[in-house]
Amino acid sequence: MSTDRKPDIALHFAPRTRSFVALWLLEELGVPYTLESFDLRGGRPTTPEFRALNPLGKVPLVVDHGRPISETGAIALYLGDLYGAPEAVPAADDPDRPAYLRWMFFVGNVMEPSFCQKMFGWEVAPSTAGWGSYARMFEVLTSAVDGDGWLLGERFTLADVILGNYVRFGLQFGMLDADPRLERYAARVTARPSFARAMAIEERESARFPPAAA
Ligand SMILES: N[C@@H](CCC(=O)N[C@@H](CS)C(=O)NCC(=O)O)C(=O)O
Repeated sequence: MSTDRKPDIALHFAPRTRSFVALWLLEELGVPYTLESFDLRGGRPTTPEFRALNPLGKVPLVVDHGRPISETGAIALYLGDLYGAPEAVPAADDPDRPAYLRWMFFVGNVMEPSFCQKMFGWEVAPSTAGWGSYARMFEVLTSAVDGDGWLLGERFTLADVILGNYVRFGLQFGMLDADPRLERYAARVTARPSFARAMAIEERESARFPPAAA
């Protein structure tokens, strides 16, 4: 679904946050962008200027041609549709599009609340919780990434960047139980050159705005 539109993108970014996934996505897309990097502790997300762009006051935030877009999944769909390679972004009439959309939404709607359930010990009936349960999410996720391929089989898509980042992050910080299928998938997805480029930027910005001393 990519168009001839030229990107005019700014990524509002803070190191050691969920903004990393938008950075990785931009590096994977290979589009030009400017990085508006800041230390979250400076309070910028609470300013009226920032809230005018994202009323929730969170990063990542992308501004393209003066138009703000926030929420990781929405950013990925927006940038992919406009600037992604057709192979990496199934078009609206592509038979792979429904699965692509499902995985894009699975991250925010199912994985993220499941991680919180595990971390905070929430007791919720699986039939009531929109994400089912951590156990059900884990079963679905591990079967989807079993094997040597990607979420859509042989075809690498931007859904692998978004979901792959949550797998890598979840394993690193214990939100996901260790599992060889997840570890192999995380290794495959983080072997992309775009991940190394994004991580180099993340590390540079983290050094500019170091974490508070313990
Ligand atoms: N639902 C948002 C979550 C983003 C989010 O939680 N960002 C955190 C950093 S990891 C943030 O900006 N926190 C700043 C604050 O709330 O003041 C997304 O998926 O993009």
